[in-house]
Formats: sequence, structure tokens, C-alpha cells
Amino acid sequence: MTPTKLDANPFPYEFDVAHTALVIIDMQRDFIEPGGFGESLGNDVALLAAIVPACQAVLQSWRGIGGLVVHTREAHRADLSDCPPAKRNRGNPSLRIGDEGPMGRILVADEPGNQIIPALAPTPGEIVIDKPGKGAFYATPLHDLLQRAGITHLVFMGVTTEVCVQTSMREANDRGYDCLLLEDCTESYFPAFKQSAVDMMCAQGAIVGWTAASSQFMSALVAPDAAQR
Ligand code: TIU
Repeated sequence: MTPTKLDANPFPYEFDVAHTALVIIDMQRDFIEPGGFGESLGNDVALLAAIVPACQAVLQSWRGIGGLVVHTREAHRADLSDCPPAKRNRGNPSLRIGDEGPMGRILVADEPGNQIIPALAPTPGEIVIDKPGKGAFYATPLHDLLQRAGITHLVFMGVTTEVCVQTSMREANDRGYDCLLLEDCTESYFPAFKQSAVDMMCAQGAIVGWTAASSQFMSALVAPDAAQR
């Protein structure tokens, strides 16, 4: 199969759909809606909701061509046995992981706040990974699942750019995946951190990976030849 090529930073990114997964990091109510973990840390969660339409458009296109989709959630077991005290006790949040909040227990699996937002809800057959850390590979079966599916390339969306997205992309890069971050499909509670994270991923000749606008990615999906340089 001829690889698809799109204009990206710092140079064109090549992939083929059969060996690529779309990875959507932590688009769960805990981070996007008031009353969850993000707000408990003192953040303005409204900033993050702005990327939902762009994420929806990419997800729809990717599903339309039959691409593999992976959703992650930052989620702990109800007994918090996978939440190190160093994580739970850090800082001075209004609610700690495991505490009862307006959307159920904060960052605990199966609670209402831990669900992926309805606009991006997984469909049957899509992979959903509950991860106890910031990275999607730490203490999860993700690498094995991707290897078994023959995946070599990962396209990232989700929140937050410099925390769970960047950590996941770095973990993926060290495991040998070619990674692309869709710039307008990721957001941070700190716009300057988002920009720095985007810049540092593709610096030094794509030291962590590539970045591109979702419009570039979607053009490549619709008309692979037209998107080539
Ligand atoms: N606080 C923050 O920016 N992010 C997180 O705690 N988790 C994710 O990024 N998902």
C-alpha cells in the first residue's frame, strides 16, 4: 500500500491507515467538565472544551475509513491500590483522587466523571485503556495490543498537552512508534505550556514526533495523493 503523506512539522509525516491508530487521550468528564479532577486542581476547565468539535471531526473521518481507535482514561481502581500516595497526596487540591465529588469519586474507574464525554464516546470494537499514570503505556496492555494489531504509527489527540498527551507520546516514541500530534485537537489549562509542548515534540528533527493541523490530516485521509508534496 502506498503510504499517505501530509504536510507536518518539522517535515512531512508518512503513514498508512492499516498500521496506524488514532489515540485519544483522557477526553473524560474529569478534565473537561466542572466538578472533576481538573477543576479540583484549580484549573479553568472551559478552555479544554473548545477542542471537542475538531476532535469529533477527526474521529468521524478516521472511523469512516476503518482506522483503529484507542481511547484512554486516567482512572484508578476503587480501592486506590494503583494510586501511589505520592500522586494522591500531592499539592493542595479541593478534592483528592478517590474523594466524593459532584460527578462521583474523583478519577475512579466507572464513576460518572470518569466517562469519556458523550461527543467522543467509544463505539463497540474500539480499544479503551484505563491508565493509572499520566502515560498511556505505563501499567497498561496498550503496547501489546498495538503490536498484535501491527501498529507502527500513532496519531494523538486529547488532554492535557503537556501532561498526559506529552507523556504518552514520549512513551510511544521510546517504544518505536512514529507519532503525530494534531495541534488543534489537544489543549492545556495553560496555553503557553501547550505551545511549548508542541514546539519541543517536533524540535531537533522530530525528536519526539511530528505535529500538524487536523485539516492537513483530514485532507490526507480524503485525498492521499493531493496531500502529497
Ligand atoms: N492536570 C493536568 O493537566 N492533567 C492531568 O492531570 N491528566 C491529564 O493530562 N490527562
